[in-house]
Amino acid sequence: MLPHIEQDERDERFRPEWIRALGELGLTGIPVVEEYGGAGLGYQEYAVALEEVARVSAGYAISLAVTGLPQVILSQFGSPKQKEKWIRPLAEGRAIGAFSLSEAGSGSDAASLRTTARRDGEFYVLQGTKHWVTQGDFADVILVMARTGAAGPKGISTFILEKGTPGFQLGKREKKMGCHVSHTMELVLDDVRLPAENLVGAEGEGFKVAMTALDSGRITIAAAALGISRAAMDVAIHHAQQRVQFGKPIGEFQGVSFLLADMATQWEAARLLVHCAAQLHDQGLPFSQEAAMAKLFATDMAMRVTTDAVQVLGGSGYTQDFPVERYMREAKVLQIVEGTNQIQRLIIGKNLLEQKA
Ligand code: COS
Repeated sequence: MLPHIEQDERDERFRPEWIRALGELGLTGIPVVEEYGGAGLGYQEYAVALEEVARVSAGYAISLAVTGLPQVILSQFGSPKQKEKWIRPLAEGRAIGAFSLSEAGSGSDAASLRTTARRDGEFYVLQGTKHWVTQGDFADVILVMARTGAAGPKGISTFILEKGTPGFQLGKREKKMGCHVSHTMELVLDDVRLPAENLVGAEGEGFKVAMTALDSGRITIAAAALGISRAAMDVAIHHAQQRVQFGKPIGEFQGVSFLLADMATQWEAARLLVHCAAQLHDQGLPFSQEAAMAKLFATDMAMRVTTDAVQVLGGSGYTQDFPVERYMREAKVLQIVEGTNQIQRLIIGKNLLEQKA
């Protein structure tokens, strides 16, 4: 990926064949059981792989994480037929997956979504517009949350939407600050008829499905933050060794070396949090609190580290001759996706108060 990524970012070009290639390397279904084409490993291994991909491209790390979400959901909530049909092609990288919860009026307040799914005999008819769907244009299968019942979280259900279903159209593609290879799409659902067997889990279980997926998804976003910031640190350290001012490498000035020391220390702390959450997940223990902490800390760390890396490079850091300005733009989105860092604090605070009650 490395020789192409800067140009692809400028061209906003996503290459689906790279997902297939990552699949051939066994990286698209790491936490999925071997029975369905996965690697049968855990989130610790998944986190390492995502970190490595994010060192080159946060866009592809996000793409990998997002193609993992339908696999994780169907593994836990899918019927045997749904698992059979979809997990293997996704886990092997032969199909691309996506996840669609957000709408224009429901981002952080996910339970207020307004897209409807009306039962009509052996079908559900979906109507509404979804927002911020990563790779919605390339996805072969999208897990969509829609309202089947009353207002609030209990009225939401999850559906499998396949590419090419009549009534499903792509809306606008967002013009973003960074991660341009990863397309962020609006989906228009105009009387989309889905067979009732495309319902995932029970009616009214959709919010729980989404929240469960986001819990593990937060570990993947935190892992991507480790990758971007490690790449930024590598460039900053190299620059501090090479760049001579006032007769010596700038790394010999404490103003610079202390910046590097803080970056490395924060990075190491974030890595431990990410792997702590991943380990709890892999042991089958509760991990939502730790996943929220890892996502919050690692992505805030990545924002600080990439910003400081630009500072170490000075004027050069602000140009496109070096990748650190890209890393800084990529880090920013990680503080927002999979629940803003304010939402992570809300989740952590709520858990703490529930424990003490
Ligand atoms: N796992 C399983 N169930 C969960 C859960 C989780 N992590 N979090 C909440 N739930 C359940 C609750 O237990 C509750 O069910 P019961 O009433 O049966 O107990 C139900 O879901 C509603 O929970 P809550 O009242 O906490 O919902 P809120 O509407 O207050 O929303 C937040 C909670 C803010 C945490 C949620 O809306 C959220 O995560 N928002 C961010 C969304 C997001 O990350 N978007 C990015 C998507 S990427 S496209």
